[in-house]
Amino acid sequence: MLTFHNPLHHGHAPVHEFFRGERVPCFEKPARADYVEAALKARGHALQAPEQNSSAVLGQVHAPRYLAFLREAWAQWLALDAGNAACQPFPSVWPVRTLRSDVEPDNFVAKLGLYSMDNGSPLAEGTWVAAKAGADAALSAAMRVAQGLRAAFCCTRPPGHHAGPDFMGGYCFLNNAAVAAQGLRNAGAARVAVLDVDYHHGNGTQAIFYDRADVLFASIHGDPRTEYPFYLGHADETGAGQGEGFNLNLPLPAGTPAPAWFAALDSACARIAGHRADALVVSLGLDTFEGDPISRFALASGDFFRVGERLARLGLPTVFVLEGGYAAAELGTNAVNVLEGFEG
Ligand code: Q9C
Ligand code: ZN
Repeated sequence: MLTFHNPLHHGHAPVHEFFRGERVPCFEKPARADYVEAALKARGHALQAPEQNSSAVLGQVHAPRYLAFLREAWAQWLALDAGNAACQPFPSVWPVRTLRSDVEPDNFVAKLGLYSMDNGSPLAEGTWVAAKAGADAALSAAMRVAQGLRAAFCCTRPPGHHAGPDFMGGYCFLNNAAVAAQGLRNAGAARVAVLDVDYHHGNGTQAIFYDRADVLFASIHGDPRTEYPFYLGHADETGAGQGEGFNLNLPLPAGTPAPAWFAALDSACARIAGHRADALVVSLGLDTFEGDPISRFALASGDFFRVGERLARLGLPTVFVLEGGYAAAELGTNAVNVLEGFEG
């Protein structure tokens, strides 16, 4: 399958994240994409550099002040103290209920809280450049599909589906799947479906399209009562306004075995078929794998061929975008299994 890779992802290499109150090495690390690229090459798939500039589309899915913040964040962090080059910024205060988010503070750490949903999305020197190149890769895959290719894959990191209109979260900064979906709309697709199969609910993508009928969002994920992102992803979230009925959440308990997961996939596919979509974007998280270190579903490597086969039966032009998946060494096998299952 034609794959757009992100030639600049290595610049996003934060060192630590928080886990149970301790600083631990980042799960979302450069080796993830390296393993996927290696598996693609080993199994004969072509890799291409991005060929589109996503700037205009990013402006359709993210708020201008958020994009400006992200672009300047590292420079602002260094401006606080030259010694900051060797440390990672983390937010420490957030504008929750009753606090104002309309006035952007001058203080850098306060801005970081304004534009973050968690403290789990560490910034590094190359974060903006890497995230922007990833959005360019997602748009490149979408444009090839809009031009008639049956399917294309965007192999990128950092992932995107937790990033909302004006916030980062869950290792995500720019919403690559939303860029692909919006790009397909701009290129003439009247209706697009986004199917998110990452273990974690794609709160950012849901939020971006929640009041729109042209982009259906469907997601299969760990129940947010116990699983990240906790505050979105329930079954009663069905869309708002014009978008009522165009959001489908299928939360499953942590520990759900593969047969029940595939039954949910059938339900999501039935809803997508009913949308009469012109194109499909798959937020391809592979943290549903039984060996994933931070997730609790139970798909085996061989099951990922079946995921691809089921998606192919929708018969839609399809853009795959890499999201999560933290069993780094197996990530390449599992990703390529989906793509080859799709290709048949
Ligand atoms: N500190 C994606 O899969 N926190 N994001 C995990 C370890 C959040 C996962 C806890 C997990 C986010 C794209
Ligand atoms: Zn995930």
